[in-house]
Amino acid sequence: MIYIKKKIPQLKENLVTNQNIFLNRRKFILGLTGCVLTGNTHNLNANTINKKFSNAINRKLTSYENLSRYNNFFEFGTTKQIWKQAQKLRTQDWKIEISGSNLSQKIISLEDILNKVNLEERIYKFRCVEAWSMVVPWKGFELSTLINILNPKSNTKYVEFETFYRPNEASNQKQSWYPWPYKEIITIEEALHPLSFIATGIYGKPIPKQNGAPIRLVLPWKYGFKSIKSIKKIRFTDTKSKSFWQTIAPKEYGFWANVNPKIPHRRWSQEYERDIETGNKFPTEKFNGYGDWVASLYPNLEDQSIFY
Ligand SMILES: Nc1nc2c(c(=O)[nH]1)N[C@H]1C(S)=C(S)[C@@H](COP(=O)(O)O)O[C@H]1N2
Ligand SMILES: [Mo]
Repeated sequence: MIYIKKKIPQLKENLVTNQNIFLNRRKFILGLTGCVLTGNTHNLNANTINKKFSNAINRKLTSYENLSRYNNFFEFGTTKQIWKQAQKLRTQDWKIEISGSNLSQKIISLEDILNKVNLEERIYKFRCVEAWSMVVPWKGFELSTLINILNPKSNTKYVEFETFYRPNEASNQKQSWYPWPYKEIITIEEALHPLSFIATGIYGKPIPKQNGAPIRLVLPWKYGFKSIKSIKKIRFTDTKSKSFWQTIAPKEYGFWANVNPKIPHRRWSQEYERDIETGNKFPTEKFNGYGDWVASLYPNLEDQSIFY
């Protein structure tokens, strides 16, 4: 199977003409992306922001502080305040197990992967199924780049991702009634879509453990639970299996999980979302505002709105 890698347009303009002005101004309008950056902009290098992929947003960036202190990471607990517990995760010498690929190598180190890719930054809106959202400057690379490196077998229809299973580091994994490890599945077409992103950083810094260090998925048009953290296994397959959440609550967490204001969660409406930075309410956008990009992935109407 041959995958054609699209050339990523680079941002030519130097947006930051004067670093001090950038650092000191409370509000800096990043005109080209239409984003308002506030606070914590110190590590954002406008030169590496991929403008093409960062313009679907007209919301304030979420501060580093908020997005690293308000998390869903069930391996470490069921509240939003798991960041301290998450520091137990050992991320050195991270390796990923690969199956269903034409590579003879079955284990690839993160270091190897990072040697083969160019990092860029993308500002994406991120919408949790629990009806909160944030705006995150991710650093990383396109998932399609990784798929090309891993060279999946030609019968591949689905890509499965799995998180670690380490009850000694992640205490909630001692709760044996959960179907650990956390697992998510997307179609190969979704995986190759240019918006599908692998994050290794936020705000230009290595991604905090609580946000899914050292390597996680980011699918901005889908509910947040699809964006699996701390990936340890990638499997190419022709059969669709069940995700962590589908196993727990199949009527609440579906396979597609595309953001859609018209399809309520069983227990709450999805028409609005709360921005975790400002507390303001915004109407939910179909495909989280990325419809122009991804609607063509779901040509039949049913698929476009399937949540359950
Ligand atoms: N391994 C793993 N990945 C996960 C989760 C999790 O509990 N475990 N939670 C998901 C959910 S529900 C959301 S909303 C996002 C939260 O990402 P954040 O903490 O970086 O905001 O991660 C997703 N990825
Ligand atoms: Mo979520």
